[in-house]
Amino acid sequence: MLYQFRVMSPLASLHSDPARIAILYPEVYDLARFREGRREFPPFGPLYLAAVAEEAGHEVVLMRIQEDAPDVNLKGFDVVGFSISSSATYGVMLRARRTASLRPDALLLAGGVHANFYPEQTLADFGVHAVGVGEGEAALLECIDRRHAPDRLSEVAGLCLRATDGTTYQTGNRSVSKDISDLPLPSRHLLPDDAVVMTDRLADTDLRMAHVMFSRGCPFPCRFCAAARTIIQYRSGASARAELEQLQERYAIEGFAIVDDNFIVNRKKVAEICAAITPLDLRWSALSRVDTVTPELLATMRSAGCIELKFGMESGSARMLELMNKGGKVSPDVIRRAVADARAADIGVKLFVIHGYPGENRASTAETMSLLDELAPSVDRVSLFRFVPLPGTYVYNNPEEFRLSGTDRDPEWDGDWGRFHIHHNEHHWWGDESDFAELESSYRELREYVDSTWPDRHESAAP
Ligand code: B12
Ligand code: SF4
Repeated sequence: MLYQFRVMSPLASLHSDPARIAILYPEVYDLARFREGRREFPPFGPLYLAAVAEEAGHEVVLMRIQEDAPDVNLKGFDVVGFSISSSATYGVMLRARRTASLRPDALLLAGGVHANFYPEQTLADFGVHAVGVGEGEAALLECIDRRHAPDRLSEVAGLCLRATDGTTYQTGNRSVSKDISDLPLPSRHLLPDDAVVMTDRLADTDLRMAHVMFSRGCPFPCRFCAAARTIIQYRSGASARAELEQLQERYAIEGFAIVDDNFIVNRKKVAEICAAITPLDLRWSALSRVDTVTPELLATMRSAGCIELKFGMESGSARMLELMNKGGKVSPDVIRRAVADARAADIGVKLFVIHGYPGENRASTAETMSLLDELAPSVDRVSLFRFVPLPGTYVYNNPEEFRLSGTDRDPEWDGDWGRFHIHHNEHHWWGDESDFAELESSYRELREYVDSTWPDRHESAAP
């Protein structure tokens, strides 16, 4: 039965002094990719933050900030949180902060992926009372409780604060939640329905679907990925099922997409979730590495309704896979096996490819093309991305090792985080002019190959 499983989360304690809270988040940056105002999926960070705050009795408004948005009026709010979900959207959020009208006594907070990597700079640029570092749910509630006495924010773990002498410091580390099943379900009701339910995002179907997250984090060490080497936390099967039942009841979904960084790490946990959701008879998709799936698990997933897996193939070149430090056992042969096993289990296949990682050249591009060509009969869709050194990644943090330029370590850094997006990005990131020329021409070849082999279909690229 719906909500049977839901109990008040351990973070909740109904508030006698409710606050009005605004959480601002950036519109997703994919206009360039789709050349139209394509809706992207909901902002899970703000949705979870809103859920714990609402559960504690506070009133929450979520505000989507567009690049050219008019100045926002936040005078009605006691607490304002800026969620900076990627480096690329730092400028958009900063503009919102600088032009917003605020109450002088409002508690101002910032957090999110970029803030996690650059808390001191975010604190200074945003002029907020505190920047949350890491998981934000418990920290947000503790900050709200201290909104009338911001000097007591130092009691809250997981914050970056300004000392009275103007220096910055971090309060103790906040350990990640032991069990994210304890969190309330994301507050989707704060968004318009069409930001939650979509009909063009589940494989090639037009099923009514929603996006969900059943795990957080990824322990693997891929050098291009800003989520690498983080602790993985899974929700329980019962918690996953409760959310899907809520989505069926409220939004009449017929399917869903799991948008976790890497859902298939712990096969036991995945099987537990599959067992719990099988009776719901929904269709779904998920992202995975190629070396964590087995025929047995794929069969279990198929019985639970999985119709598409999006594999991080990245490259067809063994040398490039090695350079990327994919960890585990990733190789062209393992890619072949994963695709074949998924097909054998009657699960559709989409591949994610990254072109232009440091070391890429004409030969490695040809290897990628050749492997794609070999696998093409079994592959429904391909998403081709151009490599960008994302802040927070191993590559970004080791510019000399990768002959990188254009990062904030560069003496000529212009402060523009906006270029760290992965679509239509033609920036010269690494190597000399001849490396770049080779990269450009081999990218064009690969692009043409993908476009002609999977016409119109590769563009439905979002996870
Ligand atoms: C789902 C997802 C998307 C979705 C969008 C979701 C959305 N509407 O925001 C799509 C596919 C559209 C997308 C697009 C992009 N993404 Co994305 N995305 C993710 C992914 C897989 C999960 C994000 C998520 O929901 N996490 C779960 C929530 C619960 O965590 P969270 O957002 O970090 O929030 C927690 C804390 O940070 C904190 N917190 C957050 N906000 C605040 C605010 C306050 C006040 C406080 C106190 C705390 C706090 O509390 C939250 C709860 O614990 C992450 C990977 C990852 N591990 O985060 C990549 C990731 C964030 N994306 C990334 C990138 C690069 C992008 C793009 C720039 C790609 C592009 N187009 O070029 C765009 C930018 C979109 C944007 N608006 O920022 C990179 C960011 C790296 C970086 N340094 O910038 C990541 C880390 C992927 C990676 N592995 O490298 N993305
Ligand atoms: S690319 Fe995938 S497997 Fe590698 S660290 Fe990122 S999420 Fe994990």
